[in-house]
Amino acid sequence: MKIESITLHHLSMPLVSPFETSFGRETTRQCVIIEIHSEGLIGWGECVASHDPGYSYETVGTSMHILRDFIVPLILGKDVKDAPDFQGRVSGIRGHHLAKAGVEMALWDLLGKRESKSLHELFGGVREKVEVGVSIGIQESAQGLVRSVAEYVGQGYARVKIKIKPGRDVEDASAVRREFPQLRLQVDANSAYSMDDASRLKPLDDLKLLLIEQPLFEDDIWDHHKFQAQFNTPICLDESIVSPRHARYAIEMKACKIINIKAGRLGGLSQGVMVHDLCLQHDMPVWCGGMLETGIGRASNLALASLPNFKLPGDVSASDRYYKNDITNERFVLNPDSTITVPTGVGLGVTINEDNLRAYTLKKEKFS
Ligand code: OSB
Ligand code: MG
Repeated sequence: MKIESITLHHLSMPLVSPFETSFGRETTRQCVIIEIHSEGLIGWGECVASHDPGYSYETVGTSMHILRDFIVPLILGKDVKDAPDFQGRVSGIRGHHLAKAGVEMALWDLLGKRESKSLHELFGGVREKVEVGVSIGIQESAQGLVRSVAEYVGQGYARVKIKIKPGRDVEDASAVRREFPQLRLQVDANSAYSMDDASRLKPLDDLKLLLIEQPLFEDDIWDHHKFQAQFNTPICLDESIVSPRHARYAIEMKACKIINIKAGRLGGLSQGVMVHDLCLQHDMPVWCGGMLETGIGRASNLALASLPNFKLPGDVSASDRYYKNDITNERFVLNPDSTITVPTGVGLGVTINEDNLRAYTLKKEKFS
């Protein structure tokens, strides 16, 4: 596919409600939308870097820089065959997976449109709809959290994840469990703890949680092994797994029992499929994480989550949980059985709402 032009759209979108994690609070979500023109077709991708380097060292600022100054020159005017070809071209760029993944997504959209296939078909997905849950940020109080959980359960979400941080962990999770004894519940610490906190967190083990996500530092897979050894609840790694190699380290070290797959963090959808396949071989279930995506990234998450080893509900909620107006014309809705239907249209299966895209764009850079 001859890459004729690339446009970077730096977006800022208001969230329907603030999202607070152990690393900060967002009321608007920023990202970079990537538009690639090739042979009469347009491919769209989403780079999930946000404004602050809280979840990842990458930000909208670093990804604009890496995209503009390094990735774009490597592919503009070139004939890029597919995802492996793209990964080969950018292999000299260390890290910056969120930036690379945004471009790879646009290439998959183009590939699907060219072959008249959905991403779900290209990946070999095995289900038409995927089980989903909702990720709830830290609220002003445990009571406020219980109210928020009740609201989402009322909307039909059968699995809830709550964010925890020091001072807002055992008590918050216990309050939710007390009110919802049967709810499929899990917690996410976003690296807020160290091994010194393990004994204090031990009461989490009595709350019948599906998993404890990323309690410790991102670059410390070995301490997660020690943490997992002290807990019956499965540990799930998110931030630590930045490549298929890291997934292998975690499996070999018994650092976790479950892996959260995010194509952005791994450097591309192709890498997400690789981690999926590796985990399948090792009987380790995976689930699809989320980064508060627009309809573009959400469509790609649904296609990925249709693969067979996605055994737990994903953080892929309905569009209205995030945005009043989205940049895709399609909005994703929650089915009564706590699933979302996988798009079947060609490529990502979504179309762009140009008015909304323009309204949310802070800055646009075109290369041709
Ligand atoms: O750790 O899973 C995370 C959002 C932004 C950054 C990191 C995380 C999250 C979420 C939200 O938990 C998941 C979603 O998109 O609903
Ligand atoms: Mg997480």
